[in-house]
Order: sequence, then C-alpha cells, then structure tokens
Amino acid sequence: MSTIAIVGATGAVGQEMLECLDQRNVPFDELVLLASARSAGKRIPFRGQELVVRELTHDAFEGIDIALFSAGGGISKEFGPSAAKAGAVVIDNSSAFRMDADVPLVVPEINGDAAFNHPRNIIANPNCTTIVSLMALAPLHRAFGLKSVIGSSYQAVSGSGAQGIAELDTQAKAYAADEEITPSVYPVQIFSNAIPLIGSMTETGYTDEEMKLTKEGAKILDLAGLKASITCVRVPVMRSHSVAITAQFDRPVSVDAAREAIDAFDGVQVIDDPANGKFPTPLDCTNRDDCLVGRIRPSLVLDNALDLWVVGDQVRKGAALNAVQIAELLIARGN
Ligand code: A2P
Ligand code: 11C
Repeated sequence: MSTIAIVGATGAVGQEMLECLDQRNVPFDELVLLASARSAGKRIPFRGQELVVRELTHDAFEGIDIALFSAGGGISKEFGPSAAKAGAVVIDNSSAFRMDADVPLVVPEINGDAAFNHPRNIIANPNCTTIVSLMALAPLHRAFGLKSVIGSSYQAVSGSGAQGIAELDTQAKAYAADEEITPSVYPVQIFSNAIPLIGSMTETGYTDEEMKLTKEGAKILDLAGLKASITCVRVPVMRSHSVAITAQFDRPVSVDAAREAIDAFDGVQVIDDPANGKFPTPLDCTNRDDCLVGRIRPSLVLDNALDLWVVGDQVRKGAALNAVQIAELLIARGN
C-alpha cells in the first residue's frame, strides 16, 4: 500500500484524478491533496470523508510514495525534483520532463513496462492529443508498421483547464443574453468559432502543441523515424478531444483488419457504421475511459494508408486516468 499526493488537486485534472482513484478502487493508505495557498484549508469530499487541501511546499512530500502532478509545467519543474528527492515517484502530467531521455513517457496500454525504469523518480504523462491519437495508432502500428501521420485535432476547452471551461460558458451565456463577448483566455472568441492555434509558435511553422505528436509519439512507440504533420484546433466543445487522422503504413492495410486490430487493443473501441448514424463524438466519450474510433476508410490519396476519426476524454484518458493507470502499475509492483 502507498501514500499518494495530488499536486493541483483543485484543478480540472486533479479533480478527475480523485474520481479515477475512487472509481477504480485504487488501493492506498492515505491521500494528500496539495494546491496553491489560495486553496489551503478547502475541504474536498472523498470516499465519505472530507480531505483538507494543503499548501504545496518543498517539504510537503515527506512519506509520499507517489505524487501525481497536474498544476502546470512551472510547478512541476519547481516542485517535482523536491518530491523525487523525498523518495516519491512523480507522475507528471505537464510537458516539463516528457522528452528527457531518463524520464519514461508512458501510456500503460502501449508501453507500460517503461514505467518501471525511472532513474530520476519521474515518469511523464504524455500530451492529451498524443494519448488520444496513439490509442488508435498503436494497434495499427503493431499490425501494419506506422510510417507517417497527417491530422487535425478538434480540442475541447477543458484542455485549457478550469479557465477554458469558464470562458466558453461565459461567452455562451453572453451570447444568449445578447451581451458583448470579450475574449480573455483565448486570443479570439471561442463560442461559435474554431481557433487554429494551440500552444506557442515554433520555428517550424507548427506550434509546440502540434509538434508533440511527432516527438512524444516517436518516444512512446519507440519509432524514431515517425513523421507527423498536425494542425491543432480549439473548438467550442466542453470536453473530449477528437482527431481526424490520415495514417500511412509500411505494409498493406485493410479496413477490416484495422477494425480488428483496434478492437483487440485495451482501452479503445470501434464505433463505425456511419450509414446507420454510428460514429463517435465528444459527447459519447465524455466521462468514459475508452477512446472511440470511427470513420475508418482507405485513403484516396496515399498508398497503404487509412483515414480515421478518434475521440477520447482528454481530461480522463488524456490526463487523469492515464496518470492513475501508471500509479496502479507502480502500486501493483510495490512501487
Ligand atoms: P488552486 O486551485 O489553488 O489555484 P486548472 O488547470 O484546472 O486551472 O488547475 C490548476 C491546478 O494547479 C489547481 O489545483 C491550482 O490550485 C494548482 N496551482 C496553480 N498554481 C499553483 C501554485 N503556485 N502552487 C500550487 N498549486 C497551484
Ligand atoms: C490543450 N491539453 O488542450 C492541451 C494542453 O501537453 O499537456 C496541455 C498541454 C500538454 O490545450
């Protein structure tokens, strides 16, 4: 058994972590909730008790075995090493350590064994769009050998945390009341709009968010030559990210074999009968552990290639659930 801490326990992902720990009956002795000084003393119900949020400090990790971090990259960089030094294994949801060679980047269904090799006591949780995309691509990679990916994401506002949810909600209410809409979280209005810019620009012409699938995907799949061109788009959806993907493979593919490979993989299901109105949407995925894949069809442009649509609850599988699954792996092996 273990003592678990959640850093960022009051945030959208932190709250989801609490729910995943509860729903999955994860065994632990004690749960410590950490957040900013603003939240210290706040009471959060958990398994019939009230847990009191503590202020995150460098010495908050004494006696902690597993520390789930989801309070942003700056907090991870500042406090993650203190937690690791105190003996906790850090499972970090930010991008702070993902590409460090001595930090494993783990999606349990894909490369769960990597979680046991953590020389710095830090394990990274991948980016949400990367996780959702790979839940469809990993089984196809095993079956056909993945070569390249071209895709566009449709990312929900909850990917920006509680403030993204509040922004869409406020703008929708302002629209209904015929009031002026003033953007604050996003550069332009998100309500009734689509914003083709997530993250910050890099010298490649792609944003750092768009480069994550290439870099993180190559590391998770152990596929150094993976090529990916992605356009990340914020859409006025509350929760669950969708990605429209064209994937090219080394070997010939068929739609039936692709469906079979995806359905046989843990954590992902095929819903693909568009003629009868069956295709996955963000609402279908919300609060669900599994990612859903549909619209699987042969590419009309590339050889050995498929077009598909994958959706996943990015707060859950794209963040909190994936981190909790990594914690479960550690707990099952006695950390
Ligand atoms: P707090 O609620 O006290 O601000 P979200 O991404 O949903 O906005 O959540 C961010 C999470 O990170 C919250 O739990 C928030 O706590 C936490 N957080 C933000 N800044 C700090 C900080 N300086 N120290 C500790 N936790 C922080
Ligand atoms: C978003 N989830 O929707 C992303 C932001 O790599 O964890 C989180 C970035 C990351 O904006």
